[in-house]
Amino acid sequence: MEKKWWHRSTVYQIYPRSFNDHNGDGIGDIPGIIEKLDYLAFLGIDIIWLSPVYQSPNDDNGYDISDYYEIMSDFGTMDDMDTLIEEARKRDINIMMDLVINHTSDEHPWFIESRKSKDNPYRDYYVWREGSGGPPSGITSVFSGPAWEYDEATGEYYFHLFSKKQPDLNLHNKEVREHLYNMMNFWLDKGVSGFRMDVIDLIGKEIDDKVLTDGPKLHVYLQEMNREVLSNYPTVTVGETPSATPETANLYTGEGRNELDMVFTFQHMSLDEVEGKGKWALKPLDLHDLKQTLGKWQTELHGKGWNSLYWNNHDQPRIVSRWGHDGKYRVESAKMLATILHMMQGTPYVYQGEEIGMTNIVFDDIRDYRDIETINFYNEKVSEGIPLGIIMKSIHVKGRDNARTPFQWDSSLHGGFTTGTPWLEVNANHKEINAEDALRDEDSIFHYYRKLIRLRKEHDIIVYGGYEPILDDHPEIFAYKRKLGDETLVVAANFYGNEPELELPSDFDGTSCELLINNYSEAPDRPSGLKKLRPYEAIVYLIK
Ligand code: TEU
Ligand code: CA
Repeated sequence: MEKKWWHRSTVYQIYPRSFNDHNGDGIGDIPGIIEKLDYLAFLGIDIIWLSPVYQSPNDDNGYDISDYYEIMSDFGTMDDMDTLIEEARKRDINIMMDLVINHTSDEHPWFIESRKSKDNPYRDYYVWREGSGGPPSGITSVFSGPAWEYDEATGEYYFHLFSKKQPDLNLHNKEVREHLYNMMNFWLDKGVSGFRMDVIDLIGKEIDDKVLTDGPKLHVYLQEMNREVLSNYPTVTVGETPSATPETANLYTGEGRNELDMVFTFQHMSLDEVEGKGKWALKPLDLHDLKQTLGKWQTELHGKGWNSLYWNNHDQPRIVSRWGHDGKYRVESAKMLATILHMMQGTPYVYQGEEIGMTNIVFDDIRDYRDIETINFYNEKVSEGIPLGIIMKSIHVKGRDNARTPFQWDSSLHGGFTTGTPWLEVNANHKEINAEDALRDEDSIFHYYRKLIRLRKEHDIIVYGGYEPILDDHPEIFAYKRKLGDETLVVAANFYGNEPELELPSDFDGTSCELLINNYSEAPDRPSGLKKLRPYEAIVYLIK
């Protein structure tokens, strides 16, 4: 497989609204990001994935774009954006823009035109259908309720898989695709390095056949986009593909396919929900499922496609609260989870705050939440008569605002995020969990992430080694080895708070045996010396 620079890179995701507020209006902004570039460079990341900064009425925090060529005024100006690109470049950091082309805002000029009349030149830019005594079909929105909205002006319905202020574009229209390619060229010409493509698995949808993801034209359009845009620049791209399986991941990312560089799997993210019932139906994680799922992506993409590795993003709860222990073992478990992920093959993504072990938020009052998905879910369930306790429990565990509370920079008021009133409350635990303290403490989660990021740069085996599970049936331990040439990497992690015994084969001891990283201060210097794992212990050996 051809080697690429981003094979050994780590991506850092910034959710601009919650990262750093420069002007004190309570909303994070681009000048705020610029201020923190040195922090990111010190962490060692190579790429920033910037969640949308385009002009938007903010129904879905920027994922509803009304102008692809302007910067949201809350975030700053195009000059600020140019400065960000330039300042990042000085630090060898690439910027990956969020590309949201499955839908626009209903305030985008195309949609304003499109809804005017059935023969408007922009009519076909979106998906319009006649009703049949109600919505044209039973498809529901990801954000609750029907995916169809009736529009008075022409008496037809338009399709929106997300909020009704996010009408779906009709990518089957060649003109639409050409506009989008021009827009992508505009950003690449400015010096951004690529795109994270929002729900890109939807762009080939065939509504009338009820096909949403993986439509027959999906890969045709991606290859066209690659030909028209991506192949003309040295880009790095990642597709957000909730429907992807290892098989389709190889279609998107396989060598010679000329589509995308990598995609995000969602298969591990749905392991703690009741199958078929959606994200809010809670179920405890079974470690076997996680090992099996992540392992399958490791082996099935090896030598063919390329993985993205992530625990967190702006849509998911905080991993240390989700599958770690956000009380007594917060530090150990955050490091353990990071170890499992960062020693795998693929490009790791760190979501802002993950590197200091930020945790979920619990608001008792729905009015403290800002996320449209959460609020719509709440209203729908209340109207169905579901008890409040059950609704709030799901929100506390899975709500997207868990990941969106402002970054905790220090222990001062509002965690140093803003001098004003934050748009979403800062977690009160910023007094104990914040970047300032983390930077000062050499044993912090932050310094551990720094080391993991550096190890990937130093060791080919982390980047290209083959993957084999070990102790696969163990109910509490997640362990695997990687192999490259005559090197073996052994990774062992205790996923829980007990102290399970284990025995690793002595042929792992090799002639030279290096303890690469671990999250407890004292540890045996070779695998055969490891007799048990302490709570949430993780350890990695390199054997030659
Ligand atoms: O998310 C797409 C997506 O698949 C969502 O269903 C996601 O799984 C959900 O938010 C989980 O609760 C992308 C963006 O990441 C998200 O922030 C946007 O709201 C959405 O697209 C619409 O643009
Ligand atoms: Ca601001």
